[in-house]
Amino acid sequence: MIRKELKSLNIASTKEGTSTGQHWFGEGEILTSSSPVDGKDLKRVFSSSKQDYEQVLEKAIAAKGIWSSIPAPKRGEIVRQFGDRLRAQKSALGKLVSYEMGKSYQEGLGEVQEMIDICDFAVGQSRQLYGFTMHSERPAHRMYEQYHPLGIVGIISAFNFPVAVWAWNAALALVCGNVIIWKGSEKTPVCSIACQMILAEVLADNDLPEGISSICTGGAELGRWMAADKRIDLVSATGSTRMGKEVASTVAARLGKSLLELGGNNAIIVTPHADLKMTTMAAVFGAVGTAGQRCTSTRRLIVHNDVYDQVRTALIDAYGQLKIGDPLDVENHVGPLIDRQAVDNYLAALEDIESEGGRLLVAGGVLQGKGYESKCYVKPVIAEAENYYRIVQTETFAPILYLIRYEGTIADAIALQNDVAQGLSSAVMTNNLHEAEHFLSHRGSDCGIANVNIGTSGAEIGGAFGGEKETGGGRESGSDAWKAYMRRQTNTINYSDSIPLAQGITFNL
Ligand code: UN1
Repeated sequence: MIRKELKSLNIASTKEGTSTGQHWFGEGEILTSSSPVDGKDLKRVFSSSKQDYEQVLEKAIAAKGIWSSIPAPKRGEIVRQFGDRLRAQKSALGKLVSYEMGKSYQEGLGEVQEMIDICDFAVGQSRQLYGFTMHSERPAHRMYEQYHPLGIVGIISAFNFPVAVWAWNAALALVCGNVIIWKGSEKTPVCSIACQMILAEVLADNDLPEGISSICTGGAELGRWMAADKRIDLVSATGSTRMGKEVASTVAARLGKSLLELGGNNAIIVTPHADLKMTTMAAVFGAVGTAGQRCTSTRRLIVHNDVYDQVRTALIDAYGQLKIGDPLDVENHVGPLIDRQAVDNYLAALEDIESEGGRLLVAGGVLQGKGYESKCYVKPVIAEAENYYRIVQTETFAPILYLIRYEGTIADAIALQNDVAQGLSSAVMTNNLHEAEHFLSHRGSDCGIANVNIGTSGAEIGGAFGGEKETGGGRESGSDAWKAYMRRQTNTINYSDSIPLAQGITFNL
């Protein structure tokens, strides 16, 4: 189905799985990537053995001194070239993302656009790795701070954004002077291979050595090797809270650095002052876009009593118009879930909703028949539920939207919204200034992302991306997220001919 795209992305070798540059090797078990779109096998890929992993580390260690010695703006030039190649390959890579992961082609293209955007951002950042200068309390002394590369950055990413989340990390880590080692999801290995191909070509064309960008392929065990590895200076991990807790504790035990972007349980609050047409658009895209498999997907809609019935009717109506099917067909709104395991989780969640007392307003089910051979296509669900239900408190990576009623003021809605373990994204739909500002104030949303009159998903790369509580606390992508990829150093220089001590301490010999 996408043979032409694979050819254009240069994916043809038989040994793909582990790479420190343009060449591929791999001694581990073979895993097969299959598409949730049509259930067909896409490619066989070699997972990385321990020996393969060691080779990757060796090359990364050899390369890191060379890469960090290249001036930052020149490193930015390499990332600029990478962004240009992505522009040229946008449709092929977007289609591969869509086919291997199952999101719509539009969203596949959007994901590649996110990569291009972060490359542009990182190029500018490469000339702006600023530290402060400060005035010393001692005469003829100067103080400043600077940022140095960390060394090796390990990137663990998830299937749902198989290329963009790596790119956020890769582009910034590279301009900051680090070499990178990537473990993509074992559910989307071909996307990882395609990205490595593109970047490795840029590096080779610039006569840069192997080991600046590497990928390994594998599952949890490979992730554990990376988390425990003292040679990896920063482990940046995106995925479930369960995975993040394991990575965090392993990295912390060696006092290493981690950057975590974990689960969300994102809500939109709909107040009596909301534009209900905009609300429907925002909620439906947030809940069913990417088949509810974004960490920013809208899971809960917290709706004021006064507008509850109207919102419910509008949503049921909108869900009735959703077309479910092949995500490469532009007519369809909702593609498949990633695999059968995800379908089982969805079905289990539907059972839990009902057993806890929830009511399905738009019922679910797995689609059968022509076009649904992969058995991964499910119907988006709307359920009336209470915020405290165990299932509502849990992130289910599927298109299930919980409708929750509130009475009283915006403060009551915020209390419900914040009453979950996760803290990634949040939104309020209102044209009332008091409500909007309350929501954004310190008494408002406790999430890393808080929006007014837009939904919970679809953040731009320019802002820092991440969340609080069980979302892990890390910030990636824009703003000053680059600082996580560098070590900070405070420098004091004495250009006098004596040694005055700070705090006025005297010490005479
Ligand atoms: C994720 O799901 O891990 O804000 C990332 C968004 C996208 C990124 C989501 N830009 O929905």
